[in-house]
Amino acid sequence: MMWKGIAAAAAAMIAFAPVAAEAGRDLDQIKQRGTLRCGVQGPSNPGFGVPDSQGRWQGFNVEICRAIAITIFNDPTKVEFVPVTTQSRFPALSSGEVDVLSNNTTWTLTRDSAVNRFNFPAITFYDGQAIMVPRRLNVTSARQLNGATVCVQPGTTTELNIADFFRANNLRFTPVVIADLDEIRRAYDSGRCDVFTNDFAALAAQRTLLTRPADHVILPERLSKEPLAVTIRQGDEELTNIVAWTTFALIDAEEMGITQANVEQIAASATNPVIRRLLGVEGNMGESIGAARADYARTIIRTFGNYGEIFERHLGTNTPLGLERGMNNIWTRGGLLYAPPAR
Ligand SMILES: N[C@@H](CCC(=O)N[C@@H](CS)C(=O)NCC(=O)O)C(=O)O
Repeated sequence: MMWKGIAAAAAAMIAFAPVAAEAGRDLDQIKQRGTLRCGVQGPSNPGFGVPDSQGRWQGFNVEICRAIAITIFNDPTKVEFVPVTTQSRFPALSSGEVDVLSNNTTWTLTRDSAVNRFNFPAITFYDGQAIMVPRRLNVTSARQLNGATVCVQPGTTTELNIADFFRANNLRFTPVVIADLDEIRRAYDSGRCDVFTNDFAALAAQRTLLTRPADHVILPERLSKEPLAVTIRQGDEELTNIVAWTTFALIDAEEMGITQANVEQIAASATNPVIRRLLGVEGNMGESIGAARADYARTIIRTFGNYGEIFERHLGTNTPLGLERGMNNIWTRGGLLYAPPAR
């Protein structure tokens, strides 16, 4: 009888023993290599990721990758930026050519499943699909586009959503599918297609590169939810945590009023334990997620500022994109950005 009890207990322990998944398989590779390979969009994505005149990548998605490099290496320069297209991004991630995608990739069920085996640790930008039209068409709603030719990139949620939209509204359209971003923008600019569809923010970026940006308008409808997230391969819990809590640190800092300008002063004087933990002054949240240093968040904020500062620097109303915060504001200001507690 007694043996039965012991056997049952042993069986239970085995059943609930934490699965020693390859906790840091990809993270170990990144650390051994000494750099993070970050898949970004091609060089024509103002605000999100473009190389400057010295070839140094600048932009919202770029700084997210540099912040992850601070958490891993305590060094924002330990990043290799690898341009990928909408079609090459997933093979590049699956094959290990890149470690993460920071390129306006939408979190979807099929991408997050056994089909594609990707993970989406944290949403960095809430978007939705939209349609851009020339003002001369005098179109005010997507429902007036019956029979339109629509420029769309392959391998995207965009391609799937536009078909859903026209079918759901009993409207006809002709897709003009072009993989290359510069080519599809030129096709739209030259009138080879009537309208251009993509995520709203991507259209705002592409509009800045048109011959006469002011001659084009993005229609009010949002055809879909596009939660854009840093994307990694499944199977690495440590890298998942590193990416997630790097993003949450940016959001938490904005929520707590910690900025690039005041972070050091706050770190030196803060008595609030929540702030002291976030900045690594007390506790060791960093160690819990495998960060290079306890003060990873403090270094990220000192280097790039909080989420809001990064947004305003590259995408905000004082930039050619002119984006409002909207859903990308923190929850306390009516947005969707919300970080779980760093404790
Ligand atoms: N978020 C959608 C659309 C993504 C998308 O179309 N991205 C384009 C436009 S920003 C892109 O990355 N293009 C890069 C390129 O083609 O160089 C998805 O994940 O499928």
